[in-house]
Amino acid sequence: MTSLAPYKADFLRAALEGNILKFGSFELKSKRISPYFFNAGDFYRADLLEAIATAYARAIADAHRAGELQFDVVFGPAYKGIPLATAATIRLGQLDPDAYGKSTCYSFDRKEAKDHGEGGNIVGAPLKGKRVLIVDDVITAGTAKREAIAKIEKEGGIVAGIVVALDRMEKLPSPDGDDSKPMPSAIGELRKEYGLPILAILTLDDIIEGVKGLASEEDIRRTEEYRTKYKATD
Ligand code: OMP
Repeated sequence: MTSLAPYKADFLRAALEGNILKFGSFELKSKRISPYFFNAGDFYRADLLEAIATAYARAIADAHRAGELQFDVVFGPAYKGIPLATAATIRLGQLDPDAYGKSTCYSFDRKEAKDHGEGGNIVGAPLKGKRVLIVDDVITAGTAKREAIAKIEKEGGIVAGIVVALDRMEKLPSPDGDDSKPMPSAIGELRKEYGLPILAILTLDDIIEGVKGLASEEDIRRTEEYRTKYKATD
């Protein structure tokens, strides 16, 4: 396929085969109209779930081994992050039982606090005093990641890093709404503000390179145009 790491190329192939990565015309949370969309909610079939869990686990384990990431709890922000974080936790334990089997836990938040039974905002491992790795689907503007960081810190957790399936590499929206102005990326700003390691299994550059021969020339051309239009300054 390309010079992508084999596990990344496998993941991209699974995303295309499962129709998780689609080409067409899609309105984003930011209101930008994108010629491509990546819907991690569509990794619902057993083989696809295994493919995404494997890719997260490989990306996390590589950064861990390189000494770039230390964590105790894998946290999936509700809702789409929940199956991703739980599946990645299982896969980490399978990949390296000594490193992750007995020590790595998962956790996720409730959208609305529960006021009976065990109560609270968090399901799974308690976060207090723990190093917490956020596992989420896509990063565009970083808003959902900021919300997850605030929730974890409110519970007394220490955010250790963020891993996403896709970094769309887009510039942040300009405060005056003029999208033609140069702006930094969401990932760059989050790194600067929080000093966190932020990993992405795939970037938009990886997609454009990796889908050559697998997507139509027209879809690739429109995606390249979109990349040029919304390219961040960093
Ligand atoms: P933030 O970058 O944290 O604002 O989050 C971007 C969110 O947009 C993701 O969590 C998704 O809910 C959604 N999204 C996708 O799922 N796939 C895409 O390809 C693009 C978006 C998006 O709307 O930007």
